[in-house]
Amino acid sequence: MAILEILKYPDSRLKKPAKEIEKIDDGIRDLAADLLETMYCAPGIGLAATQVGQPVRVAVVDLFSQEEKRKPMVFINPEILEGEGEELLEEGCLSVPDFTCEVKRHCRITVRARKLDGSPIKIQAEGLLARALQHEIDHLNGILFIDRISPLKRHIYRRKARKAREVQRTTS
Ligand code: GNR
Ligand code: NI
Repeated sequence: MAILEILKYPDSRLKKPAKEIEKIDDGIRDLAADLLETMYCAPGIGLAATQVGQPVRVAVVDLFSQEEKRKPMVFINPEILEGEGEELLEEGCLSVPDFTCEVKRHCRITVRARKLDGSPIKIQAEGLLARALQHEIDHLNGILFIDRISPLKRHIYRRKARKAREVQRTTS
């Protein structure tokens, strides 16, 4: 197991759609374990392989970060089959540091995926789980939450991130 480096905006690898997983081998099982460890360490409630520079369709989610209450979930090739309703909720992303914004997404979704043992699952999700799954599936498609906010808010973030990089460059 290892804690992996999380790519940050504007890394171009975050924009690349990830490949479907055909065979769940040791490499995928190791990656899933590393994603969970990296997510708990960050800490975050979800993490997609895209964020650690592995362009394959696996994401992990756990809404409970407390060690005793953890409920790790691994999703291989997750797809949204159906989405219902819309709600605005504040989001953040480990790949978009120091910025949060309200994002409009479905309130309830049906997701199909495979578990790490290869068995198919279909789940109905709502609330924070629905939110996290939509966010992670977006990562697998090369989409960040800042792609789903108003152009003005995105502009504000981009300018702020550019300035932060400038400061880093001149102080390091
Ligand atoms: O830790 C995270 N919190 C979060 C809060 C609201 C909506 C989405 C998220 S996912 C984020 C971790 C992350 O960046 N996953 O890709
Ligand atoms: Ni994210």
